[in-house]
Amino acid sequence: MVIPKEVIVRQTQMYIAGGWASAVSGAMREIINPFDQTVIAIVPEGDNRDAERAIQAAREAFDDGPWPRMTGAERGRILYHVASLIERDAEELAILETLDTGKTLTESRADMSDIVRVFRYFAGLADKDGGVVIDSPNANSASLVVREPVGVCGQITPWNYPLLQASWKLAPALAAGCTMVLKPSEITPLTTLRMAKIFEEVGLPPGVVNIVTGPGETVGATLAESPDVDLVSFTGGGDTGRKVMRAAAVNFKRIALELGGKNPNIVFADADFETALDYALNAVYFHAGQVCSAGARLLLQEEWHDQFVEALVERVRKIRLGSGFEETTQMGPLISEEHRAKVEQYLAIGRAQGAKLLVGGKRPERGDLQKGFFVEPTVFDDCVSSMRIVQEETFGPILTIETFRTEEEAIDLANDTVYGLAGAVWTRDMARARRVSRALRLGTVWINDFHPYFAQAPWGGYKQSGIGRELGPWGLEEYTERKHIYQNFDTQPMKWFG
Ligand code: TXE
Repeated sequence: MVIPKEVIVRQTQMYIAGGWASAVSGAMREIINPFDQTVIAIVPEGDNRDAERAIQAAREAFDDGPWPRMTGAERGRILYHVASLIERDAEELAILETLDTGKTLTESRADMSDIVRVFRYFAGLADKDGGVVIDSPNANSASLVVREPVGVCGQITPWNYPLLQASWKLAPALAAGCTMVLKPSEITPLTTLRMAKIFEEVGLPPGVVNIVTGPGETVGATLAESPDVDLVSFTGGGDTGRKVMRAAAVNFKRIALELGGKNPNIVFADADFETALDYALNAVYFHAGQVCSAGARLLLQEEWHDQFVEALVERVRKIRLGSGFEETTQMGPLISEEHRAKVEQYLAIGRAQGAKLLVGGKRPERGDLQKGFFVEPTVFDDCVSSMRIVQEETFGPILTIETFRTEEEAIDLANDTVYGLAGAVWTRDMARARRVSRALRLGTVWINDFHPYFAQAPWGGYKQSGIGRELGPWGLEEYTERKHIYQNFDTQPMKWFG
C-alpha cells in the first residue's frame, strides 16, 4: 500500500492552551515505525515544565472558562461535531496508527470506528443527567442532587491502543465539563496529536484539552502529583499504576486505573468446537497479544484437549506475519525492541519452568521481517498455575494451555491470579454459563465470544486489574462530583441557642 503524502508527519508540536508549542527544553524525540525501525516523525520531548504549563492552562479553563459552565446539550453538540470530524479523517488516522504501532490497518480502522462511536455515545449522554430531587427531612424544604465536573484531569495513556484509550478518557471528561491534560505514551503520540487538530477545528475553548508529549517519569509523574490536578486517569502497567496511585495521594486526587489482566478463556467440551477454536486464536493473537484483555490463558476441558490443541497449533502455524499495510498480514510486530526483550524473557521463563513449547517461541526467520520487532505466535502446553507465564502479563503473542476436569476446577484455576479484568466461557449449557460467569472475579465475562467492548458497557477490572470503570454511564460518573443543594423555604429563627 502506498501511504498518502499528507499522512507522513515529519515534525509536530504539543497542544497547550489552544496553541501549538515546542518543549521548553527544545528537546525532540524520534518516533519509530516498529515494522522497519524507520523514523516516521519527530515530536517534542516535554518535561515537568511543559506539564505545569498545560496544567495551568487547564486550571484556568476550568476555573474561569466557559466549558464547565455550558449546558450538557451545548457540550454534546460539540462532541457530535468531534465525532463527525474523526469519521471524516478516519482513514488518515488509521494509517497513522498503523505506522506508529505496527498493528494491521484493519485493526486500526476498527479502532477509529470505535472512537467515533465513543464520542457519539458521550455526546448523547452529556445532557441526560440533570440531577435528581430527593426526599428532604421536612415539608418546607427541597433537596437537589446535581452533577458537576470533577475539575482538571490528568490522563495518561499507553501505546497499544493510543487513540482508542485517549477517546475513552477524553470523551467522558469533556461530556462531564472537565478540562484536561493528556499525556500519550512517549512512543505512540501521533494520532493523539493529530486529534488536537480536530479539537482546534471544532472550536473547543483554549485550555480545555491539552496534549503534552514526553516521558512518564517527568510529564506523567507531574500530572499524578500536581495539587492543581483533581483527578488522574491512567492506563498502563501495574508497577507504574502503583507510582501514580502513590503520587495521587498528595492531594487525594480521584483516581481511575486500568492495569491490564491475565485473562482466562475457558472452553468446556460441550461448546461449538470450531467457533471456540477460532476465537481462541483471536483472543490471544489480536494485535500480537498487546491487549489488556488478551485471552492469554486457555483453560481447556480434558476430553477436548488433544483434538483442540492439534487443530489450534495447525492454525497458529498459518498466521501470516508482516507489515500492517499488507492486506494478507494477520499479525504485526511488537511495539519496541525493549518490549520484545520482555516477551522473549517470558519465552525463556516458560521453557525453564517446564511448559511444553508446541509452536513459535522465537523470532521469525523470513528476511523481510528482520527489521521489525517480531516474535512468532507461540503456544505452551502443560501449563500450571504456579508458572510465571500463567500468572504474569507477557503482553505478547504467547498462549498458555491449562487443562481442567470439572466446572469447579475451571473456576478455581481462572480465579487463581492477582488480575481480574476479563475472560470468556465457552459452553452450550446456559445454566453453567451463568454459574461460571457469576463465579469469576472479573470485570467483564463474555459467554461464547471474546473481546467485544463497546461504548455502552463498563470496562475495568477487579483485584489488581485496576480501580474504577471506563465507558457507559459509569465512565461519565468517574468524571463527576455530586453536589447536594438543600433549600429551606420556611426561614424562621431556630432559637436552639441563647
Ligand atoms: O507501561 P507504562 P510500559 C503493561 C504490559 C507492559 C507493561 C509495561 O504488561 O508490558 O505494562 O509497559 C506513563 N508516572 N501494559 O512500560 O510504563 C508512560 O509514559 C506517570 C498494560 O509501556 O505503564 C505511558 O504513557 N506516568 C496496559 C503510560 O504511563 C508514567 C497497556 C503507560 O506506560 C510513569 C500498556 C510515571 N512514573 C502496558 N511512568 C493496559 N492496561 O492495557 C510511565 N508512565
